[in-house]
Amino acid sequence: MPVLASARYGKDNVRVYKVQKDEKTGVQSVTEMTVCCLLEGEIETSYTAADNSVVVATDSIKNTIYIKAKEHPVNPPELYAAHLGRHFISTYSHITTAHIKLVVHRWTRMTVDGAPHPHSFYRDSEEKRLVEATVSRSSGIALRSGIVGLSVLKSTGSAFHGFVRDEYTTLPEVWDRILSTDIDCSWTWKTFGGVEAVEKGVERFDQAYEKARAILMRTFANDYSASVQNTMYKMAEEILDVVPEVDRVSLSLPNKHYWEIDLSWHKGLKNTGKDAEVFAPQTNPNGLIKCEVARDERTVAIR
Ligand code: AZA
Repeated sequence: MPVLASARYGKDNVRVYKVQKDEKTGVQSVTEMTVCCLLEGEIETSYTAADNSVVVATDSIKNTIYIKAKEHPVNPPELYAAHLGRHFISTYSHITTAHIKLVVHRWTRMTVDGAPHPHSFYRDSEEKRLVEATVSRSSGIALRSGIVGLSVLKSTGSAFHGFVRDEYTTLPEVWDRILSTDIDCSWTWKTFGGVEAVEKGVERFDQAYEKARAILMRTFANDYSASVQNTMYKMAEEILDVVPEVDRVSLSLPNKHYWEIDLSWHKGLKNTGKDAEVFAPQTNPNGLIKCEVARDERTVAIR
């Protein structure tokens, strides 16, 4: 007989915008995010026996997302996620876990005539800030924060050689290549006991975000890269080093290839090796290199 092995449900793609107005200065700040909120608990009968008495309608979940954004700060997003998740487990006795995912979109303040504009913003990239919170009755609040889609390129300072060469290999070894990727990086916090623990020292979340973002860019730029694998490991090591409350760092980097174009067939044009200037950026296929770096053996074990 089939059994319901796992179940969660809720509202996805809830778009929320919140403005914060400083009445004294007239300066406004804005946050836009996309929210997913899925609930778990004693909800089996809604699937197996058409019992809707255990269902908090997804429309009510959407309403709650708006109401909690009004009642609580939405910054840092980790705190808002914790408040939202706690609402569900404290309000509905049969809901045991709330899974919250927030994707925060960039609205960067405009500089107009050399001065920060009080209420105008622009989208400076498609990079997003990410927060995932698992708020559960039994094991507190698990938070994962991250950066998604930080697109970077370096025109030199990257090599790739010494890899396996056999009858399947055509890729030449290179000591100088273009390196480009869209960085997805997340860091997993040591578990918090409750919202109060998240709230205490709440500056840690923005600080970690800023530090991680700076490390990703600095390491990408400064490392003479032997491979994507090695450069990403250095990124993770340094994030673990500067954010002690983080147990694990995960990275996922596509290797966006830029192939040389041999143009010698046209009037002997030199465009390979040290003469390469015009390249063909590739859309696919792309390499995809992933890793998770844990602080120590103990944090590997708790996965
Ligand atoms: N890592 C790289 O940095 N570059 C590559 C790889 C790899 O595993 N494979 N092809 N090119």
